Amino acid sequence: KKITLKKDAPLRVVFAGTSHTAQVYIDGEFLGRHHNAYTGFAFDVPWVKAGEHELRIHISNEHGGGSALHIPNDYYNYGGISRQAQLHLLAQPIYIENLHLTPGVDENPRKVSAKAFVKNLNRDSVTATLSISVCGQTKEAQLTAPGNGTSETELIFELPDADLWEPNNPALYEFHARLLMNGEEVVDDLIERTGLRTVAVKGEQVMLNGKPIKIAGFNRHEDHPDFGCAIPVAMMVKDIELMLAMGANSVRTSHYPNDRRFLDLCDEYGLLVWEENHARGLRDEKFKHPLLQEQCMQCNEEMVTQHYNHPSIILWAIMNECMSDSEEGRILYKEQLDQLRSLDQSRPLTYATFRLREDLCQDLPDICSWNLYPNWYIHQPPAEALDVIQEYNEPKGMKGKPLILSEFGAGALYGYHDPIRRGKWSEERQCDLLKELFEDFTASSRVMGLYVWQFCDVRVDESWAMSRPRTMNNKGIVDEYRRPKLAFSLVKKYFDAFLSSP
Ligand code: ADA
Repeated sequence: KKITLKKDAPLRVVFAGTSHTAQVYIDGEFLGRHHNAYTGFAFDVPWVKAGEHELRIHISNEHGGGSALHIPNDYYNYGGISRQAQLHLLAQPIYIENLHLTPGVDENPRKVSAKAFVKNLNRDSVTATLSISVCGQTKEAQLTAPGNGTSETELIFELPDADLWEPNNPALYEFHARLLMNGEEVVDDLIERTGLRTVAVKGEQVMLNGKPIKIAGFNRHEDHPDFGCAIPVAMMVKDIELMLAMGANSVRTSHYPNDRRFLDLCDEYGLLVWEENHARGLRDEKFKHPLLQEQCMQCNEEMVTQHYNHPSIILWAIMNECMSDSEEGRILYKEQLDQLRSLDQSRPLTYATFRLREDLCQDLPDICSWNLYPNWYIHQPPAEALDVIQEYNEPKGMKGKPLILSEFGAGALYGYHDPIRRGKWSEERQCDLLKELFEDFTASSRVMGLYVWQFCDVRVDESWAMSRPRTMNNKGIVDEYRRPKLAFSLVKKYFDAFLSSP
């Protein structure tokens, strides 16, 4: 892309997501490299001369070699600039890189910590004034940003008249941060939005603003036949409205951090979010990839840093169905969960597993989450699978923690009806299996959360085609064009009943 600057200026090249490994250049000069499709990144250029310049980005979505996380999988790895790209012109080589907002100071959701991270591209340290305004209040602080470094400045706000953020009243507030130099020149500003809420675990319950909640929702991939993973906002709105129409109050970002615009919509609709890092089914040789832990921990850091202010995100998760059933796996799980706790003390943590008898990490998360497919992959009454989970895992650390069934479901090909035999892949069979699953899982008072696998049918890697008709994962309750299957009304019936029962 050719760009023309009218005057010399510091520049920031900002990408919200490129799939999956990018190298960025300006006028042929290498600016930097970023791995992983599902988190953003930015490169700074302290001063660019006025005139014409060329920005160039190379992106690879190939499998193998440098990526431990992008493998031929039960979802598709698209290639290219999949999310927003922005060019920021700065007034000075210093800017507010982040503004993290944490309600719940002194256990009070209306008392908010506003922590500004100011990045200084100058060689020498710089003093400046930080000003933050919200709800008519303005507070200031002096700061000194070290040369080629970042300063961290915290201001505390009390907003006694503010509404709390709740699913049925998702009140949002904008915090406007400004960076001033020489007393009055505003050299940068950043507006961040959040909702005032606290989320915590108390025994077997998840508490939102001090009240126990139940969770009923969908696993959702970012995928559409017309847009790939680059879902336009209007399509995101439609997905959310379909999930709400089925009575859901939550969505799981299976299996990677999502587009910030989708998370913004969840904030606005009051849809609770389980957001997780990018990892699905990495086992054995794939789990031993030399770059796995480094790439997962980078994804964790970027996920939390970039999505920190979304009130809809009520928990972080890692490593879907990876090696939580091995001693070497436990080391990586513990390191990642410890990393997340150091980055964010305001949200509980979990991971989804299906190792009913062999899981070795149930003492590590705040919430225990299980993926179950009884009567789809194996013949097993759903209630029995739940009994096995409790029998084998309560003694290993699950006891006294909230229990979420993070995946359960069955496949159906949209439009394939078989009302008499009700054979596998028919919409009727999907209804029958989901009915059994819901009946058994909602009968247990131990279960406080349910995520159906999955919201919509999605494209998968060709290597999965022999077990995935149409080279699609067909367990959606709507198909890839968001056309409801027969199970649509069944899911609504059971979600409504589950969320309205004590
Ligand atoms: C697993 C996995 C999902 C999907 C699902 C299925 O639990 O977490 O990504 O592959 O099974 O459809 O079998």
